[in-house]
Order: sequence, then structure tokens, then C-alpha cells
Amino acid sequence: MTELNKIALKIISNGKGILAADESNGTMTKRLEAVKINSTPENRLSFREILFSSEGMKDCIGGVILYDETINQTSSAGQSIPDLISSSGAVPGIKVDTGTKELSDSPEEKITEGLDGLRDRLKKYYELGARFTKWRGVYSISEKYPSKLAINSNANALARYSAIVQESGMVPIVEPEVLMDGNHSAEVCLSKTSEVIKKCFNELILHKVDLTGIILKPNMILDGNLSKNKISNEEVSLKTLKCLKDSVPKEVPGIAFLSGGQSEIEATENLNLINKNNNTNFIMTYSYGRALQQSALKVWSKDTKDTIATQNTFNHRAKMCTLAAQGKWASELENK
Ligand code: 5MM
Repeated sequence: MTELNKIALKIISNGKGILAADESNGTMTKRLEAVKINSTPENRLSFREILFSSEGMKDCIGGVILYDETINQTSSAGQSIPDLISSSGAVPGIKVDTGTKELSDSPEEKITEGLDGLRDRLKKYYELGARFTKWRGVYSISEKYPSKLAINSNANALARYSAIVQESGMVPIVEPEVLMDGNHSAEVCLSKTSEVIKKCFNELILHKVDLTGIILKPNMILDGNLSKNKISNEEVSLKTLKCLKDSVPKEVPGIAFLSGGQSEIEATENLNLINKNNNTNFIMTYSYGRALQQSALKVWSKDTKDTIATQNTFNHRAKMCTLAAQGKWASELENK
């Protein structure tokens, strides 16, 4: 077993999942302003520190993805944020892409940037305690999209990123997110997501990335959010499994889904069914941002001094997701 494979397994084994707390300042500002909180570095830290020091971290969270601002911050007790995360048994990780830009020649689509100077930034993040990283490619679905150009260029960037990250001794999370926006069917989502993931693996193999030392972070297969038709949760799980079985090489140790705008319960129920029906050898877990934080953020915004209520809310969500990552979740447990 290689060191990278060990790190990947530590993050996702035994029902543990990933807390995606890597919102860039722009995204975090949107999230905070939606609940009428000022987006200052202190407030961003304050909410995140409450999550990172909650009980639920120990049993449920195997890794936390941070943003550059947070990995450099210090807790109220004077501990570095990566140390605070490690003290709960979770692995600190860091988002290393620098965001998306218009794709030249297809300006309605996006290309993710951040390769320039990446090696040097990784050195700094490793010293700060990070042992895994994240890079997200974003694809939209419409009649014309995602174009071959977007599929190829984002796959190439994800592979170049992964190779450099592994060279630096860290596990790359490869996140090709096919957005749920639009009125397309789940069938279309299935065929586009499969095409995107297959191309990513072609490029990862070409760049000699060790597939036992990565974690794939894909979307689930869903109808577009504007589609009138909604397939059942059972069908979501079966289509998602079909997609991954056909497109992901067997060496990959695990898959950690993004929630992508699903409600907390939907994301939990779908993950649970994926695990119940899992006919692959992949560990199937979560790497949720909104589906782990939404309710906790609402509670916190009502009284930012009420750490206990915020942590209880987060602990509950983390516990539900961890049960789902083992196929042991049931809706009745939500009210206990
Ligand atoms: C936490 O949000 C991440 C994106 O941040 P920026 O758009 O600000 O760069 C995002 O990549 C996130 O990690 C994944 O989409 C998972 O989050 P959700 O909310 O989809 O589970």
C-alpha cells in the first residue's frame, strides 16, 4: 500500500466523509449574507471553527477541505486550523484551484485555473499540514454543452494538477462537477457525466497519476433542476452506480460525492441508496459543502454565541451522512 493510498483510505473509510469548507471568499460572502451575517475574516473563521471543534468531527469526518484564508488562520485558543482539524483525527486538505474563467472559444463555458506556481504553493500547504487537495472542473448541460473543448481542457487541467499534487506527497481530489442547472433529463446527465469522467481518467492515466492515491468527487445522476420530470431516489442511485461502474477504473479507492444543490435530506437519502445498492468495489461516501452546513449556518446566524446549538445541528447532519455512507440511514432517524 502506498503512502498516498493510505491517506486516501484514512479520509474515506468506516463511513467517514469529507467536510467541504473550501468556499472562496466570494461564495462564503453569498452564504453569509443570505443569513444576514457580515462576511468578515473573523466571522468566516468563527463559524468554521465551531464546526471544526464539534464532537461530530471525531466519528464522522475523515477530511476537511479548507480555503487559503482558513488554512492560514488560528483558532480562538491559539491553535492553527490544520492542527485543530488533525486533533479530531481528520486530515486537513486544501482547495488549490484559483477558480473558473471563461473558456476561450466557448465563452459560455468555464475552465478552471491555478496551475501556475502550483508546485510552490503546494510546498507551503504541506508545511502547514495539508495532506490532500482539491480542484474542481465545472461543466454545464444544454443542447450544445458540455462541448468537447470544455471536456478535454478541464480533464487536462485536472490531470496536470493531480500529477503535481502527488509529486508533492498529497492526495488529489478530482472533482468534475456536471451542474444540475437546466431542464435536461437524468438520462442526459448520465451520458454527459460518463463522457466527462471517462475523459478525466484518460488524461489521468496519460499523466501517470497513481489511481490508488486519488479520490473522485463527482455529482450524482439527477434530472436538471428545471426539469418537470423527477426520477425516484432509487433510480438516482442506480443511474449513479451505472455511471461510475462504467467510467471509473477499479484501482480508484473511493468516491466522495458533492451535494451540488440537493437538500440535506435528498443528498443523505441518495447516498444511502447508493450504498445499499453498491455493486462496485468503490467506497462511496460524501464530500458535502451545503448538505453538511446549511442547517448549522441557519442556527448559528440566529445567535452567533450559541455554539452548542450550532454544533448539535452539525453533529446530527454529519451522523446522518455517515450512516448513509454505510447504507444504514433511515428517515425516522432524522427526528431522533
Ligand atoms: C464549498 O464550495 C466549493 C466551491 O467553492 P467556490 O465555488 O467558492 O470555489 C465546492 O467546490 C464544493 O467543495 C463542492 O461543490 C461541494 O459542495 P456542495 O455544496 O456542492 O456539496
